[in-house]
Amino acid sequence: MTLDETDPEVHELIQSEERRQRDQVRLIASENYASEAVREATGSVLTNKYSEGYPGKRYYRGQENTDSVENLARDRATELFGADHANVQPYSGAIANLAMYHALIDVDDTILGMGLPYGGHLTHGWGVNFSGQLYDAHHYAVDEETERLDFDDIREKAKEVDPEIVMCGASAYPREIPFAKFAEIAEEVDAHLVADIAHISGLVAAGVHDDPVPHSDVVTTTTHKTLRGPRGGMILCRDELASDIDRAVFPTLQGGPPMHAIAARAVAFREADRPAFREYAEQIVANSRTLADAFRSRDYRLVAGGSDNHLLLIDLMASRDMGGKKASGVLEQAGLVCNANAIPYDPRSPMDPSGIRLGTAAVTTRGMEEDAMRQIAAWIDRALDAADDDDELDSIRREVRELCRDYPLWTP
Ligand code: DSN
Repeated sequence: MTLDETDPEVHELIQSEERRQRDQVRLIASENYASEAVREATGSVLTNKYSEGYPGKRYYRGQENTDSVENLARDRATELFGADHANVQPYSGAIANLAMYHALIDVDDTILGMGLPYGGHLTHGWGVNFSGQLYDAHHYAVDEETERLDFDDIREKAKEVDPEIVMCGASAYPREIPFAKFAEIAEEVDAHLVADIAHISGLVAAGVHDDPVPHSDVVTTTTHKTLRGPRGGMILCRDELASDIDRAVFPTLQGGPPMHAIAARAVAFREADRPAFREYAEQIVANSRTLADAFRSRDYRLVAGGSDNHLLLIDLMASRDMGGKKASGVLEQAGLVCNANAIPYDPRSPMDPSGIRLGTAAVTTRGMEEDAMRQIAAWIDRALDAADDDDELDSIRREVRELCRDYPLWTP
């Protein structure tokens, strides 16, 4: 029986979510539209199989298909990223990072990562997260003037705290990350370099962003952001760390691997290995730059002055005297979905920060290009000007829906 027959309530919610994803402009930098092939694999019978262990070393019988699926995913991942070894089992990016820490260091060892308020991630040592509670976590910021990574400051901090891990990578940093510079610093303080490329892994896979793999001991990522696969995490590492990483994922942290999601990762890695994906990644960046130009020309202040990747951060307090919470609510009413985001050195609370974060990965998947970006910037500006005018916001929402009709959801 189909879902609409067995559970009309859940079926209707999924249909409603599909309409929402179709009719709105999705600007959340960590979201994308996975292909039908990826979703077919995600919903396959592989969800029924227990496969604790790794290919050729499982605890249960009946693994002739799952072993092949996981080997395909691992081989495609290592080829796509030029890595020695891939663990494709992590349930999420946070679990991938937890496994990475467990494999490389002991509890109470020192880590140095980008502070959450400056664009870093919870799992890079923030106090409310396991990474800030289990380890002696220290942070670097961005330069207060340029809002860019300041390698003199990072080097100084690294020498001061003498970390076992230098963590680089970000969730809200709009500029390219020069991984070789981090590698120099990690080497100077005899630390592991770990790059968390969750946001930019699609750009890295396509070769349009600096490649962390040659410089890092371990690279962690999610698979569902710019990489456009199913939800989940992955760890790439040097050969000599492979068995420690694998042991940390299973049996230390996880049980049975999500074989349906691993199959979907294999599908996504193949999709990302095609010339069309490189064009897609180039267009993500072109769209982000066009969006940045359109906002600059309307006198919005952009954190770090613009964008080199898939995202931009707008300082809305400086630009329109409006907090990010209100702005993201107004924009949602107009069919433009994004998130409120702290800006570096934000004087406001994380629940109502000074900025919003916009990303171009999902809209680019729909086929939107520069003209659509200029239109989106114009709508955002109009909506913020009309923050308390429900009629105007409804009118923008209708225009947004019209534009979305021209860009059907992606079919491979
Ligand atoms: N929640 C993701 C993001 O939006 O950046 C990171 O975990």
